[in-house]
Amino acid sequence: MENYAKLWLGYTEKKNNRESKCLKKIVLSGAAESDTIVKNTVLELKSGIKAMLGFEPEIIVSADNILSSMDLSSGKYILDAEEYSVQIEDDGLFIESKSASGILYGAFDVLRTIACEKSIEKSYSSVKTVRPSNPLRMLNHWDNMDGSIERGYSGRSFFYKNDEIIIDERTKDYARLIASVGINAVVINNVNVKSAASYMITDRYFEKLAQLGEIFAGYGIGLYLSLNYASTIEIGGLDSADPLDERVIAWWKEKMAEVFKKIPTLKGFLVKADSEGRPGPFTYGRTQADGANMLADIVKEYGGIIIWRCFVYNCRQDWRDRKTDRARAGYDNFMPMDGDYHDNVILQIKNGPMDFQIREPISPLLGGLKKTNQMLEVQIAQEYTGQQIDVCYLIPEFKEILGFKTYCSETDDTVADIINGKTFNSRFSGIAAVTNTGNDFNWTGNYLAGANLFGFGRLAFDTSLTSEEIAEEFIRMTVSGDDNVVDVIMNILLPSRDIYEKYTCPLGIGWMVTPATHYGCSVDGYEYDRWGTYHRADHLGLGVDRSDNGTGYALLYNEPNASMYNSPESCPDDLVLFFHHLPYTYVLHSGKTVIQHIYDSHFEGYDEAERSAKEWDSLKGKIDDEIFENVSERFKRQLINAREWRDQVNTYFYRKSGIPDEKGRQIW
Ligand code: GCV
Repeated sequence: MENYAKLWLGYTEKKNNRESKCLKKIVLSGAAESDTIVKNTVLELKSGIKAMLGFEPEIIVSADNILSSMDLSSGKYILDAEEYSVQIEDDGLFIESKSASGILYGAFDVLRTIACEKSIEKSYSSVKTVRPSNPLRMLNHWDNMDGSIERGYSGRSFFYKNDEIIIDERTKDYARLIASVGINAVVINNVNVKSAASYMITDRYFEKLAQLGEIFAGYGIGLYLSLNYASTIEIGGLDSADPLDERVIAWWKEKMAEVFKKIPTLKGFLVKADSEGRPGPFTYGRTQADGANMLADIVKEYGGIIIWRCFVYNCRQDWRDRKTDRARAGYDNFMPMDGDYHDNVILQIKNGPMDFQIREPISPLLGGLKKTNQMLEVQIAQEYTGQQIDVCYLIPEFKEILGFKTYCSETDDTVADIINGKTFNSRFSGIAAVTNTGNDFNWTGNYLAGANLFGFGRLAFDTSLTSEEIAEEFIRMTVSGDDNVVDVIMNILLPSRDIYEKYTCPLGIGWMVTPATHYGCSVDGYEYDRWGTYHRADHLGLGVDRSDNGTGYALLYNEPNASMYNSPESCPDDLVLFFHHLPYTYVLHSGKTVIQHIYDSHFEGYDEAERSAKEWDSLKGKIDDEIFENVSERFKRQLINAREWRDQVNTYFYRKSGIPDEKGRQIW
């Protein structure tokens, strides 16, 4: 037995399409046969079709459409190049693109169609053309070189062990898995670059990194590294990392020349600076733009890009201080320099202004910045959303984020429009997810968390897909094609984010979580701490006043969003405690008081989680035992967690407010 699951590339035997004539001859048109991506595509098609349908197709490669003069450094061209079309013509199936990557995506489209048992004839009788929605579709690993993973819930790293880089069959299968859902970029080390990882840009690791880069390149995936901003000090022997210091600039110039020579496939760097103890330009009285631009100017001649994170805030706050608002920090630190960031810099912005809570408003930088390349950062590692123990299918949340209207321009003003480059005609843009993988047999701890890895890629590639379509594909390809099984798992996945929200933090307040580990309830865990994460509950009410009477955060949005959030009357219920401090007796749009909402949602959340667990139990004997047992065991833990959350939150607010549940349910 292999020591890892094949997930959605299992290619098990299928009944449909066995007689399909057009699958006997497949023409790949638009790239050279000698291209490694094309070679990998041919292998994938042959082995996939053989395993699923019992015959090996004849594959003809024709380089006809190749656009040799294409400028791949421009985002728009990348999209054009990665577009593919699939069509039945005469007696064969034609997969066409202007690039080898596009052909690979087209092939995976065909393999997905077969794996989901959809008719090939119907799917491609007229031409199907798909253009990726985002230029960069990236995974960020928070893997450390000792093999641990920051916020990892699926075992150890499959990239590193004891400060060495691992390259084996799994590396290649990982590249296949993520390429198959459209990922085209990967950052392989933690943004907190420490210890051995600081030496990734030295001779110690060049050879292995070059090999790794080749493997990824063979599947159209660009290799990126997280960079230690203070490398000049930590490995360079200088006493400064001041971005305007000539010695610092000279050191980086020499270093980058070496790095890009030794790792030819390298595409660029991700940088976390001035954040949570990491060094950065602020230390030297410089701006974030000074730091990012210095590096960007140097890597430009190698076609490199610098992705600079906006997660910069004061993590040494005094809980007594009601003026400093962590939610404002990203905006206050980055907006003033809009237009100053050079054209190969991308600002990477977390979806919310805090940190991946189950419910947050959209970061006001998205829709605020107008002259800067931007990338959205989401987290499929379920740090605050159940740690791959609790089921939490995040695609519905990502759909909400992408669909949010920022009012930053008259048309094309959603987050999806901004990050795909449309709104501001950006050169580089896209979407990144902090990934949820590790060396567990099933890659993601809980098999159902695989839906977030699969789904993130599918959604990043095609933001028009619905959460339902993505979930269905995932289930059919990974678990079972049986309609009844598909229905049961859809019923578990689709409401799971709402369920998790119901039994955890109410009305957008967030942070009632166990400090440091971030799993389990601790209502006051972060209340008297330094992280800027408060609920401000007393005997009369709770919530943070971020209106113009409070920290003014609500006004950072464009109108009409600013006015909408600024007043509790127009603020949506699900975010009302993020923006306002309200009495427990305040009546929400739902007609319930705040306190009754807290009780009802927590009782409902637990009951619904219990119902999901029972639905899962009904699958015993109908699906693979290994999958069944894995998820069953997680559900047991989820119910313990959900019960604690329900009872601790309800009890806490009952004791604070003294207001009983109007339905008289048990509160402790
Ligand atoms: C990689 C949160 C997490 C940290 C993480 C940080 C970040 O604070 O808890 O583990 O560090 O976000 O996004 O940089």
